[in-house]
Amino acid sequence: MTLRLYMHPLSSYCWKTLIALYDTGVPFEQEIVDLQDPDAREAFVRMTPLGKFPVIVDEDAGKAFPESSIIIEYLATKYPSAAKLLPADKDLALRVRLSDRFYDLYVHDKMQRIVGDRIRPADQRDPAGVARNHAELEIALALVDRDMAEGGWATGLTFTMADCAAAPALYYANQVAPFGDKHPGAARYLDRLMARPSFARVLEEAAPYFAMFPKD
Ligand SMILES: N[C@@H](CCC(=O)N[C@@H](CS)C(=O)NCC(=O)O)C(=O)O
Repeated sequence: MTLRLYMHPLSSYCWKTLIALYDTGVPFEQEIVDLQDPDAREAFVRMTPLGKFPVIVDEDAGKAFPESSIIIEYLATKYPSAAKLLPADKDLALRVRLSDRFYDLYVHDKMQRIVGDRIRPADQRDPAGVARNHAELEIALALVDRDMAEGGWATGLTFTMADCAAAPALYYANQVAPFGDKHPGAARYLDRLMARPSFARVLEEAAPYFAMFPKD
């Protein structure tokens, strides 16, 4: 059975799915896409018109999905070892999905916009937009700090899809603007995530690419 993940080792949303795959031991193959290469980009956009990774292709089932959360939902439905990422209890599963949305929309997206501004030409930068995204990120980090102060994982004692979402969002948010002094509970949660073997492996594989990350 071949599952093929179209991805890049530096991509934060790819990290989210990689964490899910490594944490559950689901076998897959990596297909690294270099979007800077016009031919590779054209082929990728033919497969997924929005041109965003990750995309997973289940070659045996003849199915393909973009969107990190949907990919994890697919894994959880199809592979018994991945079922733990979404609790069977419907109320708990809703909490996981809510937390996943929180990390994607209010932490990850804000961080991504700040980083995106750094790679624009100087005359196309948007300082007001960056300031707004920093302010909104700050509100979200204060909530993480409050909720994670006591330890544990995003929605309790079990590592779920929400933690897969939190890991890249918090890691890169901390690169963009270190938050340990102001939000020690959030920083300790990030430490716990980084100590998780699945995320540690993702970070190790990304390390050769870190020089490509725009510092400011
Ligand atoms: N909502 C999507 C977001 C995917 C996304 O933003 N991917 C970024 C990489 S982290 C991307 O493909 N960027 C390339 C581009 O926009 O050209 C998901 O959850 O998978």
